[in-house]
Amino acid sequence: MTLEAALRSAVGSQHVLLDADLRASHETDWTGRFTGTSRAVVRPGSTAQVAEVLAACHEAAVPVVVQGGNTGLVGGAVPAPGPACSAPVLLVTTRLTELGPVSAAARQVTAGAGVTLAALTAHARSAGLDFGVDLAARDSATVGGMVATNAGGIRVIRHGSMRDQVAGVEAALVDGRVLSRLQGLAKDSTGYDIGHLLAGSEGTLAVITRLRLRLVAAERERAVAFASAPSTADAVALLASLRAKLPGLSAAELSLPAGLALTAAHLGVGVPLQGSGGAYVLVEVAGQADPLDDLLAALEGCEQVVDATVASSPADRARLWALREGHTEAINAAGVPVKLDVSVPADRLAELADGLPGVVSAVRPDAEVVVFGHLAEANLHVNVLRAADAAEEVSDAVLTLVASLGGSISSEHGVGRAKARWLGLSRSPAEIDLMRSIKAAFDPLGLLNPGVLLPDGDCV
Ligand code: 2HG
Ligand code: ZN
Repeated sequence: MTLEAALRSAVGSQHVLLDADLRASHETDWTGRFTGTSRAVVRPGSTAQVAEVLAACHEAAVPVVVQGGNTGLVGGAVPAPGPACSAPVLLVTTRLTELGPVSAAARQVTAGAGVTLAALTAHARSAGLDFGVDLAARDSATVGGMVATNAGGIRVIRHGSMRDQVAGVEAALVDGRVLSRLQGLAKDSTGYDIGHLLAGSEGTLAVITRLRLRLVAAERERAVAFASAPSTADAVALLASLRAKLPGLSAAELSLPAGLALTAAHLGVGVPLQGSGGAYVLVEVAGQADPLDDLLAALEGCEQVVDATVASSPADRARLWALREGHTEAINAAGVPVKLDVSVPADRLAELADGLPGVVSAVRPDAEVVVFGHLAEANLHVNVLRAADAAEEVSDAVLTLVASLGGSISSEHGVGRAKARWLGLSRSPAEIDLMRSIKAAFDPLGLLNPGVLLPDGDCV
């Protein structure tokens, strides 16, 4: 039997896409920067089908690239362009949409890897609870992809990253065996935690098929403010005082004037507090009682605040959030960006933000640098426009600066193909050796997402 026939028998012919037109939307990433060709796009509808697809590819020694909602930003879920890796099977998890009943006692739910963040959140809310992670791509991003990249988003200060939400994992191994640990035991001290190892493994170790996810208490009231400060250093100092005064702080997001202006123009709205500062902070506080007065009092006592506006209705809150969340689309509308998602120790954030324009213009004088991010985690999204043909040099300059400040080359998007060659800036040789040994134990033939996360000469 040919591989194509085995795939059809595993998932049904309508879910094996061989036609180039049908494959196309899966073969290019959201930014348009990463693109490659697959031999087939395969859409399994159950764990058993995922296992069968993997077993067939393993038997044929054909690589497999794993994709969720295709909202990734580091080229980790589309085929590599290089000839040596040009014909993987592209396994898409979006049909794994089963959502189990919410356990109120455990505050957990079991979700298929292809469930979108928005669907999971709605399900949790309908049971009077909430999900702890939120991010702008919520309508398409799948929980499987979010765990695979250890996605963070806008509420990490409150509930942690995606790894922190994982209470159990079911995954198919490269040879078709299935690991299942979905009981969601609150205490379990029986050795290596394979589920947490898969969080952040970017599809290189196994294919996540279902997740047991933690839920959090729903916080019914929210208040949002938008404040300007003279500089990024002042924004960091502002965060420190807000953390001290507001136990319900649920988000602190940073915008800089260039990104704010670009996003406002893209959305066709005005820039709030225009010209009043060198840095802008969106602050959100959540709680069971209305936290607006606490937020106002906290801001009034902060010497770093130049000006501030407070959202008094859900529509106003949404408008302020749209200005922050709209950055990604506004940037993409202006061109294909080189995207670098990085974090540094909080006390070095201002040095990073202030140093970025200089290191980029040294390699690409006409590039435009748009920086914004998650102030609460000292996580900056560095987007460089008019530099797509100098991605290597720009990445090298930015990531070298980040490493010199003790930071991470990937804060929440993953390493993917985009940053694999710089992994050594964030991980020691001993760690990378160990990561390669772990990879070999799960995937001895190197078939799962080759060239993603760990540098691989042929497939980057
Ligand atoms: C966000 O924080 C996302 O909005 C996307 O992580 C960041 O587009 C980006 O660089
Ligand atoms: Zn982000």
